[in-house]
Amino acid sequence: MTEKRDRVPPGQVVTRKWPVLHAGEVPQVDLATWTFRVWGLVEEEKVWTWEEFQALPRVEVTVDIHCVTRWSRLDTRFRGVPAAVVLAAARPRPEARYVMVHAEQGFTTNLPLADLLRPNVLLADEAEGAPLTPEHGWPLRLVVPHLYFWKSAKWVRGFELMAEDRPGFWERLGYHMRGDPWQEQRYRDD
Ligand SMILES: Nc1nc2c(c(=O)[nH]1)N[C@H]1C(S)=C(S)[C@@H](COP(=O)(O)O)O[C@H]1N2
Ligand SMILES: [Mo]
Repeated sequence: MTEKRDRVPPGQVVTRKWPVLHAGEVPQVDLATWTFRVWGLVEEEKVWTWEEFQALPRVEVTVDIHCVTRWSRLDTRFRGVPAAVVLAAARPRPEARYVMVHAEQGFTTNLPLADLLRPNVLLADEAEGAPLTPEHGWPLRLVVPHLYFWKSAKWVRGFELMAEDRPGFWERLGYHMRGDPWQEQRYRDD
């Protein structure tokens, strides 16, 4: 078992609480009209309704999360559909190397496709054994535990596959294009 201190990236402080952080308001979401869509450089564009999404295979992971504002939370349990499952269904084209993650209210974040394909990366609808609360992203959030937590879009609605990298919401404001906490990739010039 790894020592807990070895699990805290440089410049981070462990919190036992789970802070709530986002730009703007918690959106109102209607499950009757909700969809999750995968489009762009894929062989087959895919759209799931909420009901269809529930039928996808689910897993549970326990992971550490690291916010660029310097808090880290160890051992958060999430349950949901691996991002790799929905990506495989759409069959990314060979030239697809980056993904723009789209969420409610126009929030976006970009990351390499390879980062989304890791087994711990989930489209989660449960945390700590309970449905996500609205402020933590209900009905569905992305969880990318190995990158800073701003990549883990709350209220997520789709993946757009791209050949070239493009900055999302926080990345346009100067945050790093990849955001590896172990390399302290906080800002674009890091
Ligand atoms: N849609 C959306 N998702 C978002 C954000 C946001 O502003 N909008 N902020 C990100 C940031 S900066 C962080 S640290 C985490 C916070 O997640 P939490 O509130 O569940 O701790 O959500 C990320 N996901
Ligand atoms: Mo954050």
